[in-house]
Formats: sequence, C-alpha cells, structure tokens
Amino acid sequence: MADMRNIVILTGAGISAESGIDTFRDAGGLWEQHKVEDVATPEAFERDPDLVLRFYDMRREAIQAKQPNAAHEALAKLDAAWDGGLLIVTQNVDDLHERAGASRVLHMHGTHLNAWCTACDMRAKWTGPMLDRPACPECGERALRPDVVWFGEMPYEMDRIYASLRKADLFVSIGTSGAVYPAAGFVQEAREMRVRTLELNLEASMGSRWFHESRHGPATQLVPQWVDEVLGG
Ligand code: BV8
Repeated sequence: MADMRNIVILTGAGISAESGIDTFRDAGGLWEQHKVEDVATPEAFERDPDLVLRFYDMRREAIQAKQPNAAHEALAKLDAAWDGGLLIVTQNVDDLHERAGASRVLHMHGTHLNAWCTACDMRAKWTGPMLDRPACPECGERALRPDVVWFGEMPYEMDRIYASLRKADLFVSIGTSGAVYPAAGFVQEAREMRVRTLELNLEASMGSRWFHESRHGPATQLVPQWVDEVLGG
C-alpha cells in the first residue's frame, strides 16, 4: 500500500443495487423489462421517442427517491481523506456518489439529472419529465433528450479516463458485470500498464480473470472494509 498514490475506481449498477436501484443484467433487472435496442440507442429514440422518454422519466423519478448506501459513503470518505490522485469513474447515471459527498466523480455514461437540447446543445440540470416535450430553457425548442450515452454513442471524457489510468497505481472495479465496452476493457488496459487491479463484486464477473485479486460479496460490506484498509483504519 505504501507506494500507492493514484487510484482509479470504476463503479457499475451493483454499487447502487442496495439503494434499491435496478441493475441491468441481474434477475428482474432493467434489461429483462426492456430491450436495449428499444430504449437505449439513438435509433430507438428516432423510431419511438415516447417509449424512450417514458423509460427515462420513470428512472429519473425513481432515483430521486433513493438514498446513497454504505458503499457510496465509504468512497466519499476516501475521496475526502485521500491526498493522492483519485478518480471515481462511474457507469451509473444516478447521482448517489455525489449525494454521499464524493466530488472526484466522472459520469462516463452521462446522468439522469441532466437534459441535453439537441437543437442548441444546451446541457442543464433536469429533475422533471421530458415526455410532454418541455421547451428548452435556452432556445425554447422542444428538443430535449436525456443527457445519457446510448449504445453506439461515444462515452464522455474518455481522454481524461485514459490519462488517469496511465498515472494509476491501483485500479478498483466495484459492482459491474464487465459486459459493456469500453468500460469493460479498462482492467486489461490497466494490466498492460502494470497497474495493480482489484475487483469488489457480488459474484464473479465477465472480467474477473483479469484482476490480481477478486473479493465477492455485497458492496455495502466489501467497500467500507477496503476503504478502511487503504486509510489504515
Ligand atoms: C461505444 C447509459 C464507440 C444509459 C449505458 C467491444 C466489444 C463488443 C461490443 C462493443 C465493443 N465496443 C463497443 C461495443 C458496443 C457497446 C457494448 O459494449 N455492447 C455490449 C452490450 C456488448 N458499447 C457501446 O455502444 C458504447 N459506445 O462503444 O462507442 C466507441 C468505443 C470506444 C471508444 C470510443 C467510441 C456505449 C456504451 C454505454 C451505453 N450506456 N448506460 C442507461 O443507463 O440507460 S450502459 C449501462 O449498462 C450502464 O451504464 C453500464 O455500463 C451497463 C450495465 O452494466 P453494469 O453497470 O455492470 O450492470 P449489470 O447489471 O450488468 O451488472 C451488475 C453487476 O453488479 C453484476 O456483476 C452483479 O453481480 C453485481 N452486483 C449486483 N448487486 C451487487 C453487486 N455487486 C456488489 N454488491 C451488490 N449488492
């Protein structure tokens, strides 16, 4: 641990599961209720915008009623106490990391609580529905979409993520199945750059073989334990 200064943490739906937010692939998960190609692609939005906007309105409303859990709180504690480099790269579009108090957070797949105007490119905080085609506060056009990265779209801030991976001494993956790229490829890139890698997940994931160490169990147990180790608790 002594020579470890820079940490990159990747989080997925599993870290928010114990806050009551559906994961994607687990039993009863989002992708069991909806087909990806019907709700999370630009083509789907073109084809049936009502179906897509209703899907995101439902999720945007749901997450505002959920609370951060002990795993989010532990990462916020680490963020506040760690004077080395730290970046929490989340695939999640919920705001539970920030509501737990973390600040060094990057949403590579966007966020539910932002609207993006496809007419004037405005992006702004948005907590209400979009199905009724509200006017853009900037240009007045009725052309808002969720500010999330759909399949086939380029994830956000990839350069900043790769720059942090290049500087990292430790890469930790929490609550992700390793099914979606480019996020699922970060562990391999980290290994190629001789970065130590640790997985904290309920069960083995599609990328488990790439990790130096894998610990299996619920995030609300594994993450506070690991943070205490790092902070020398
Ligand atoms: C792109 C936002 C070009 C919207 C999301 C290479 C190979 C194959 C395919 C591709 C490839 N490269 C690109 C692709 C295509 C595609 C892709 O990966 N397809 C997959 C399905 C094969 N990727 C893309 O289209 C990406 N864009 O490639 O652009 C490009 C590429 C590179 C560089 C430049 C450009 C865009 C993908 C982003 C799509 N948007 N979300 C929304 O949320 O609605 S993805 C969405 O699904 C999430 O953000 C997340 O990324 C993913 C879900 O995965 P997880 O978060 O891991 O959740 P999951 O349910 O799967 O697993 C939960 C895990 O938690 C499980 O392991 C479980 O055991 C664990 N768990 C459960 N409970 C707990 C727990 N762990 C701990 N405690 C618990 N209590």
